[in-house]
Amino acid sequence: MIDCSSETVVVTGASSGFGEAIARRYAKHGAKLILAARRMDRLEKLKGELGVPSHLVELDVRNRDAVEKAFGRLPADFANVTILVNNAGLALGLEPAHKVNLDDWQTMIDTNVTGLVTVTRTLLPGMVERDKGHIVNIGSVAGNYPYPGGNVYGGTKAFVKQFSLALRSDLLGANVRVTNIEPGMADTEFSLTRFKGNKAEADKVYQGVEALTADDIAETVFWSTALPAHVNINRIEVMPTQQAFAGFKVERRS
Ligand code: NDP
Ligand code: 8X3
Repeated sequence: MIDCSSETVVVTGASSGFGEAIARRYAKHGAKLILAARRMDRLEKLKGELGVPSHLVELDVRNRDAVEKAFGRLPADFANVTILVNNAGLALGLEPAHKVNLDDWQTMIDTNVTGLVTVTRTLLPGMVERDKGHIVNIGSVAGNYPYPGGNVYGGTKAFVKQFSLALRSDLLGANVRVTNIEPGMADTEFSLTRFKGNKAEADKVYQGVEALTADDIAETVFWSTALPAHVNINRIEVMPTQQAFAGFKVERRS
């Protein structure tokens, strides 16, 4: 059994899906946890089930002041963060670019891009100072391959991939690892959020498919951080066996 009792792990978006499963995975190995999300009731319930020291943060990652307050002044027992999992994120809508709600685009950029870089910038100096750390970003296959309606969501995840690689460049010599995990279709609350609470639409996404589970992604995240400190996994793209790529589409007018 890998011992994580010397790790302090921050998980953003720990109130459901990947984040919750990641918290449970590290808890099993004795890590201290800092769990952030907007839905505190979910975090409180999770904390009660984990059995490891857990510090909860009610946080909207889009709010820079709140991020800096929460992570800039952590309780002494939780101050030496060793692993940051930047997981909080969302897709909203699947309409073509000319029909989308501009507010949805803004929310995705504010959360998936601005929120992620703000949390990173707040916690990174401590890792560099202590000469120890690992940032795991949750990207997506949507950042690697376009699909209809993926527009800004895919754009934000392409940013996350490039930002992760750029961090590697900046952090050479700092003993801080950076990994971008790029999942395909996974059965979480992701689609319920994308379709704004329409459960029938969300369920259709996973119908007849053995999608990835949150535990699959938690396992991938955990594996990447459990490798020896001299090993940096840059990127992992992971998809369900029942999901693959479509060919190019051609519009034929005659
Ligand atoms: P869920 O909807 O189950 O979880 C999303 C989490 O993000 C929730 O805990 C939510 O917490 C949190 N979150 C959303 N907005 C904010 C915010 N403004 N501030 C703080 N927390 C926020 O979906 P997943 O677990 O699937 O998604 C997790 C990550 O994985 C996302 O970045 C998503 O883009 C990515 N991903 C998902 C895939 C999938 O198919 N499921 C595939 C590839 C990537 P709360 O609402 O309580 O704040
Ligand atoms: C979520 C996976 O394919 O729905 O990032 O964009 S996908």
